[in-house]
Amino acid sequence: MQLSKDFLWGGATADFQCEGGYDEGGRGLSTHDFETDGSLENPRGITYRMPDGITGRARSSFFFHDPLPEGAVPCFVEGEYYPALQAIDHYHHWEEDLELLAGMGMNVYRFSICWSRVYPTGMEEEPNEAGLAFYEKIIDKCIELGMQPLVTIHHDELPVELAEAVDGWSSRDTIDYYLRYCKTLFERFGGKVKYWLTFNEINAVRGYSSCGTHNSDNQTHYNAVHNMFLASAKAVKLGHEMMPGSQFGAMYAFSAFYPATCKPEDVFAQMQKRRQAFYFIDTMARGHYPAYAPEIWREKGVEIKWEDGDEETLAAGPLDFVSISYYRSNTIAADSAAAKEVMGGEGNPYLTNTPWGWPIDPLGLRYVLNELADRYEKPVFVVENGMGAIDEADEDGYVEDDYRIAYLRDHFKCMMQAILEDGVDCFGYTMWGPFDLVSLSTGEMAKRYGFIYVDMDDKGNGTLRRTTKKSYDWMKHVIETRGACLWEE
Ligand code: BGP
Repeated sequence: MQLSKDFLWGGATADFQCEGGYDEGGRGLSTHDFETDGSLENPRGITYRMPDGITGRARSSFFFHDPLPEGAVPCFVEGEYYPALQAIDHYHHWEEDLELLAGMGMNVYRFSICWSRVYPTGMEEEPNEAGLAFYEKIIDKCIELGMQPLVTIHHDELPVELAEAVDGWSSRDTIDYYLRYCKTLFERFGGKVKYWLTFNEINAVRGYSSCGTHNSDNQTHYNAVHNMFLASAKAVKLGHEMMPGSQFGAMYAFSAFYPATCKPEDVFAQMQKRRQAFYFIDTMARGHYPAYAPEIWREKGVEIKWEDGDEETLAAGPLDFVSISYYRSNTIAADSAAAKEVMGGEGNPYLTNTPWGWPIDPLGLRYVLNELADRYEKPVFVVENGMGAIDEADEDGYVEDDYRIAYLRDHFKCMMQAILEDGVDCFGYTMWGPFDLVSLSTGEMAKRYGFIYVDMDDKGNGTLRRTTKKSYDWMKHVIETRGACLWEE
């Protein structure tokens, strides 16, 4: 069992989780900048100020999206720690970080461009040259090191001034600003970047940090997503026109979903739950909403604000490939109380969980790859997968992360079986967080994914020294042998 020479092996990151340098190079503020650090007990929040000067915090972790109160403006509150401002200082360590990735033999690197580095308020007529120059250095270095750059245009954030001016993606104006930003990127990087992702985890974004909307109710949310669908389709069309040969995907959080039992009601509930994720991929990959969409709108009390030409816009920019993050599986029962219980991660007696309660399910990856390949008949790219764990580094910064090796080994084998036995056209894999970075859902550093250890704690203390873990050499061997070594272990 061995993957082809063309298979793309790499790592994936997002700007606000690693860059820092929030006030350097003319960067404007971004919606994630106002998120505090958190923990499992105290999910991270977005801080805000009311007109009377009173400050507050709205929960904004991955699973909770509290709306900002009426009249609230995001702000920094004294005494809080904001991980995105410094993150792991990739802004100054980018060269060393890229060299370490290439040292494993990686041939692709996925990263996101921070919109407010390129357009500080999101609404300028002209881009910020220092921001473009920063990403040009990264792209050029990737190419020099033999790594294809894979660019996420919108990784769950937008410039704060744009969010405040028009309420983010709830406004159609944001489509035009996004397209101006895309056009700038295509003009500048078109000859160098082939693979683009228009949006990250579009089926999971909601609320202020990721959509720039003060509200997170269904009506606001589904219309914001409609605007993002239109923006993505327009970007794909523009990208194809400006960069012949370019390939576009968008990314979905795509866990496997199982019925809790073989009771027909549970199986039916699983199908309905599944459609809540397919809703996004169906629309973007096929270029039109699926037949069941009106039932979702009805059930959620949503009225989509259609305008003339929207259908044609969606049809003109379907995706070239489907890309996913895969971390876990979930089980679902018809009875909603039971469903909640099993969604917590305790629900599947056949699986064990990560320290953050995410069920570990390698076969689920093979299952979803088959599901996607069958449904869309388009190439698939696994652009995030990995295990958040607590690493204990010795004084040399070395970590014996056998648990991570086991997690990745099992997932790689299932991915290889999907490709080599099931015939799935999966052309790449980028492991999430190849160097440790700030967690999206909790804001912690303690939740580490990397092959490379970064000496920093939850409050930003540490030397920022980068050291390789045991999994680094292991991964290098996997890439060298194109996965063949996995079957000898
Ligand atoms: C995905 C995001 C990433 C990343 C990852 C891991 O949802 O696209 O940005 O952070 O999940 O999640 P976490 O950091 O919460 O462990």
